[in-house]
Amino acid sequence: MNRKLIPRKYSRRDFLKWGVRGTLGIALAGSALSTLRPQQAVAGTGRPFLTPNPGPVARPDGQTAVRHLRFGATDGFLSLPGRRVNSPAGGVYMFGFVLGEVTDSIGDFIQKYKGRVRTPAPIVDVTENQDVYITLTNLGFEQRPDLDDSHTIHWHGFRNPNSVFDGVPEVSISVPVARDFPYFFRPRDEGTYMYHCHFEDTEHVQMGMDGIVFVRPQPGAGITPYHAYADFSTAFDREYTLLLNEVDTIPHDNLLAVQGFVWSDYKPNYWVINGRSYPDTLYTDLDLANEVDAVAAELKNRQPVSSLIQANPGEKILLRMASLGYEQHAMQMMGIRMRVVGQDATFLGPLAYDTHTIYIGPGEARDAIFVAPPYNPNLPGGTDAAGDYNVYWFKNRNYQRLVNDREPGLGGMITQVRVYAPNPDNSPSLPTQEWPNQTFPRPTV
Ligand SMILES: [Cu+2]
Repeated sequence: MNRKLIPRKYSRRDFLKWGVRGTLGIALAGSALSTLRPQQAVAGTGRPFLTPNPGPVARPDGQTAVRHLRFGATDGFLSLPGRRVNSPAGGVYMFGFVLGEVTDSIGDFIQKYKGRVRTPAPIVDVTENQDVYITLTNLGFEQRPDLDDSHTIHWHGFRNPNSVFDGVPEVSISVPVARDFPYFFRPRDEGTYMYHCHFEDTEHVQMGMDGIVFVRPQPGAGITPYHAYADFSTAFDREYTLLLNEVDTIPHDNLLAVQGFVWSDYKPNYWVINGRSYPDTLYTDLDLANEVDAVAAELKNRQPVSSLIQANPGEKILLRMASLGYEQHAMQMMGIRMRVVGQDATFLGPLAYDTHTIYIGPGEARDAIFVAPPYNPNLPGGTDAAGDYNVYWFKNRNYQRLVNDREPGLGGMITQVRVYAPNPDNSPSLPTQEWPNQTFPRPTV
């Protein structure tokens, strides 16, 4: 046992307890899955990820509610400018994760989602001390049925006392095609983290098997789910997860064409936020639901997580940023100062700093909060279905990453912050956010 891996505030007794619960969990999750009601009805609701986190629910033993989630691993195609799925060039071949129903049989799950991957992987929104079970089903690859790659879920950056559930195949279990494995996980320290497949990870991570997971602090003593950390200085009104990545389309094309790739030749030609590159970063949930154009129709079932940041004047906006690309990025907020309160799921406390530029390396996370400025009709802006707004740009500082391969014009890792004019009676025009990255106006279901 490596003592350094165990957070100091837990005793060896706790450690043993979790191990026992975890082992029981394998047996329990296997037998109980069929009798549980689905808590995560997502397909068809327009929600591209997990339903709102119910937060901790008190149980007689003082612990919090158990949550069951179902993930599938499979392949599919990404839609990027210059690489539309319904174009001669075709979409970019991807691996990744999809969200299913806990009650689905393996066969039903394969039938529904094999070959229909989502990018990024589902956002996992959990609260400190919740018991979380994620059953991973390997749905197989539709385009490469000859590949019998296994998959795992690795909790990147978490102190995990049990390697069996940490998804590193060399020291635990990986999930073969058409099999299930229930991961058990009890988040202990709040903050923004990542998860990714750890099987042939250089390839599988670049191919899209990565997502953001964040842990809300245990509510109490004035701390609510609207605090990034158990500290009042981290209060927010709206939150956006922004997963940064780059894509080198050559290994993706090679995989589809049953060819190899030398990873030292990695040279990205697309830069994405939540799997989207500009101008796709500006599409709202409503645009996708209404399939306002051919691009929205492609994004709807491929890259459903919005990268657009909306705010009412005066609101505190939390950006949960993480990078699972292989390059370092410097992200600039033009005209709004951000306060970085968390780094790699650690509350910075007195070391929190104000900045216009956030530096973030591969496998790193940052929590930044900014206060939306007042609406000013004289500043640059526009109008969309949610009303009149001012525009502030959030972009990669490196202009070479503001392109889409060889397409003309602006592209890549850039999105907008839109600050909306209040209603005539001065009330805020955007309603309360019900889940992270939700944009307005909300689609009618
Ligand atoms: Cu994998």
